[in-house]
Amino acid sequence: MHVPDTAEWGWKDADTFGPIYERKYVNLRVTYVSGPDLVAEVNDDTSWDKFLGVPLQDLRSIAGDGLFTAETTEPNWAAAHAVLAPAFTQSAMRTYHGVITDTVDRLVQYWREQGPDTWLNVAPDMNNMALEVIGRVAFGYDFDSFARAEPHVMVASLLRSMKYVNRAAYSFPAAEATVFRKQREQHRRDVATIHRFIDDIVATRKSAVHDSDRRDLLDLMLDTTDPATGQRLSDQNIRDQILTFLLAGQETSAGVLAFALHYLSTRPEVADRVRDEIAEVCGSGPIEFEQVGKLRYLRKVVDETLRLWPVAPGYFRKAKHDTMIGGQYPFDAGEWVFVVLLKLHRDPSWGPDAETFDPDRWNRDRVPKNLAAVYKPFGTGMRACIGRQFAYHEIVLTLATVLRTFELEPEPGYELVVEESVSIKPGGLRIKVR
Ligand code: MNH
Repeated sequence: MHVPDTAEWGWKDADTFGPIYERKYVNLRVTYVSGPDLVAEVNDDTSWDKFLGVPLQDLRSIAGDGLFTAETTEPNWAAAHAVLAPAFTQSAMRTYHGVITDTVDRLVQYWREQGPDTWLNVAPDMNNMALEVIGRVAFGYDFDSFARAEPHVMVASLLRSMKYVNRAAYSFPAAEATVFRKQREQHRRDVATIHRFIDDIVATRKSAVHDSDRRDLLDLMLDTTDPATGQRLSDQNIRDQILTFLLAGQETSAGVLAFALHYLSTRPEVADRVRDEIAEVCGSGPIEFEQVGKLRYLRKVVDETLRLWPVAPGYFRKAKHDTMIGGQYPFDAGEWVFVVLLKLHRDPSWGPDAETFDPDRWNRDRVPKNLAAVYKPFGTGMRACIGRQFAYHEIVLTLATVLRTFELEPEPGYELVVEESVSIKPGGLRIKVR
């Protein structure tokens, strides 16, 4: 397995330098924390808070103060969190079950049409899958990705601007103003395109007769007031939340699906156990909402995938006031750290075979006693992922449908390559299905 040197996210160096170390870059100093005890301290919301590190700060050019890129102290964070939290509970997933089922049926149909001899590019197809789901769930929009040769204009702009941010965030203002000037101007145009597209959707929805059958996130945001203030989210903030779901909820779910398909295609015995479980729980009819939570072994496959490849490979925390961790490492108010999930998730608490993919390590009698300290794929505390239940439902339902429909054939000789965009995903992964 190969991880690009520029994108270790603090993991490999932690083997050399230990559970906390500092690294100086040209224009940046980063403290990497990966030991469970130290991580537990920086996860504590009383003394530490989310920090908008690189590239989160820069994603604000796209998603403003949407949930993912807002400071906890910005009023729009609490307002949007209050309005949106009910839409992301486990029971709310019932509302989205049909959309996800529909979308995975389109994926299945698309793969059928490609035929059993075609090498399928897993990561882009999973991106389309997750994009379709979030487009329909968030604002009732059908990008029709599986039928397109070229991405939708808005999606093309979004992908290009994410790429821009991911590079420019590590660059210098002087370079952006000269060498990268054209790119910077393209980024401005892309952001304008993206904003105009979503603003139009919001405006159209506001002027339309209310369709009481549909309850997507846009309806919810237009209808709900923040109980603390009695106010609604502004149109601009609603647009930023929609973009937030596209940014935070698409690449991540897609990455997990792709990594999981890598493991399921190369471990037929795991795939067959999943198929047995699906047959037992769901029979041969459509997979019902209630059945998704009963696919316990498949859920272990997903958790094990997220353990080895937390698609958000870390997160940032900053000290709220002068404080100390590990009884010896002082931090001034505002100083920040990066939590290295790729290392934390391979902590010795997971046993000597922590590098091995083994869904059975999630059996009740084998799971580490300090599980909550050594497994943080969705971040921590009040700023943890709002889409966690959504992601599990989407991922389990998608994998179950794919596995009960197809046999998966891995590409001979493929070795896992980890690529980075804003999140991580398996590069060049191809499978055949029959
Ligand atoms: Mn998600 C925050 C991981 C799927 C929407 N998400 C986070 C954070 C992590 C994370 C880690 C915390 C980041 C930080 O501390 O800076 N998210 C994931 C993973 C998956 C995922 C591993 C899939 C698996 N996330 C989703 C989906 C959605 C979503 C799906 C939306 C539909 N995530 C969010 C939002 C936030 C977030 C919104 C910001 C929440 C907040 O700060 O209030």
